[in-house]
Amino acid sequence: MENSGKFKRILVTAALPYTNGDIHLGHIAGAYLPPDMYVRYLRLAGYNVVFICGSDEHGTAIEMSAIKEGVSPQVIIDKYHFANKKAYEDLGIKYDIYSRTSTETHKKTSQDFFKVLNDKGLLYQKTEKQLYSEKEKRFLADRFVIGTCPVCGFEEARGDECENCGSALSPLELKNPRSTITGDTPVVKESTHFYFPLSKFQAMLEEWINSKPDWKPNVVNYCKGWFKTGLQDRAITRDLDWGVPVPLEGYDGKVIYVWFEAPIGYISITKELFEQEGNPEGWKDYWCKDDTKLVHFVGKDNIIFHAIFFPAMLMAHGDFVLADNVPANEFLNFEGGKLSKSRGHSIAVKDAVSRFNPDSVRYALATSLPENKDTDFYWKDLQAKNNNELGAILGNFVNRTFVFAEKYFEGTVPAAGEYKEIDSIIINSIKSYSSSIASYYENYKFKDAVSETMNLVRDANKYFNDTEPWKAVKEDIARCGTIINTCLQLCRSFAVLFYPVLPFSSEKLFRMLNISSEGETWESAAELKLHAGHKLNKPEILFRKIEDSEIEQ
Ligand code: B3M
Ligand code: ZN
Repeated sequence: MENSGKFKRILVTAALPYTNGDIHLGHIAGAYLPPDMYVRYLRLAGYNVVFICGSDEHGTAIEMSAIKEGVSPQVIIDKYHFANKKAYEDLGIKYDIYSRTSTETHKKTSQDFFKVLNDKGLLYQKTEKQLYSEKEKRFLADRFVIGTCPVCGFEEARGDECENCGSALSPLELKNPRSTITGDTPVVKESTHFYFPLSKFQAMLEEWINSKPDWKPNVVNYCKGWFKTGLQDRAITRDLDWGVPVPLEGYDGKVIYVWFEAPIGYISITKELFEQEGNPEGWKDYWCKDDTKLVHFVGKDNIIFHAIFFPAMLMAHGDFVLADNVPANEFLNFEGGKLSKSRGHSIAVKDAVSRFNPDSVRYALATSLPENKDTDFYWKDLQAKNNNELGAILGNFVNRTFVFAEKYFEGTVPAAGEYKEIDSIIINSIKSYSSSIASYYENYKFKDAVSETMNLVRDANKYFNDTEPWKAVKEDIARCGTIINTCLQLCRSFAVLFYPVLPFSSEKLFRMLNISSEGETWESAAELKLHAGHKLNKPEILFRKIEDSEIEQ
């Protein structure tokens, strides 16, 4: 980490997914696989890191789904909280805790946060015009209303944000607004709400973001766009039943706006983690000390809330650390259409992992991440990446190495013997590869990190072909031993270096090598830890071929 001296610990958060549907590969590419790779690398590299996520269980999106499915919001959140928790596990996205915002801890934490700002006199109340549906006898907040975006003309912008251009909106700004549920044209009624004075924080936010030279250009440009438009104060309460109640007398029927309380969920969930670990005060090291590096991983439609709104809230509150980085990705489009949950066509994680090796899915996404611009994902890409890279390059190298060890060295590691220059070159290259891959991970360049790792395997295959062990085995068995010993050492290096992106295959490779992954570090990837005579386990297929027929489905 470029300024590792400054930071003693790292707190990584991933956007809390709404529990109104199954998470899909677009979400994973946007906000979940990148932090999982980042954290797996950091752990191997010996950093003190905590990885937080959980379900975002309030907001009109959930109430909407409940109405559509004719059940209570609680039924909806329980269904998708556990479904999403399992989907992350099945895809190897390994949080330290995956909690939820319907907990008592979160209710108290978010209400206390609200009260601190209110007691500081920072919030003000404003009676404003609201969209109200006579038919539904409800105010139409956020996703209960849909209309034409005043900024980009997108016809299905929502009441709180336009997912097309990322603008933060309020329902009254929408042109020809209509109820998302009934299509009813709303009337305008008055209601009183609390406002957060976001406009007052613009100067501090601009200075703060200008002090971040390592932020990604796509994120900085979004923020500059909003600064140019001028930050507007935001209503932070809603006339809704479902949500965290406003913690003041006389505000029954009003809840805290979901985008105000959800990011506070990162704090609540950290509290829960340390509570579980029997160290209830431990969360404060991560949130209240400025030698914590806080990194928020989100998709581009959440940038405004993580690079502007939440930081302003934290500045206002005063007790908490601000994000060191918000390395947001752009969108992943599926088969040429926009891969978004609310638009219908997407690939749910559970469907992908029920058919394919989770590491193949992880690798296909990791090598096509929308890091700087929207990218497209096609099933045929998954097949190609799996067959032509994972199978043909990595799987093939491991397989022929193990076949030689099995056939000519009784399934054990042969003696290293005398190195020739060609052996020393590939062995020394592991060190330089591992440090260039490390710096890609530390700078959030995950696509480069993964393809650089595969480049080392390409070199290893060239080493295998150039040294011609199939000839050596007939002419000079000791020479063949040196070659196969080197190839086995490389297999162990791959088990370490691919761990961030291929955790399942990495564990399998450690098992095949008959060594434990316990205690492995990033540094150790370049060490030659396999000794002559070490018994190997039976080779297993790492990546089965994906047939065309599977893709056609
Ligand atoms: N649930 C938006 C989303 O799922 C929102 C993220 C909250 S992060 C605190 O896209
Ligand atoms: Zn728009």
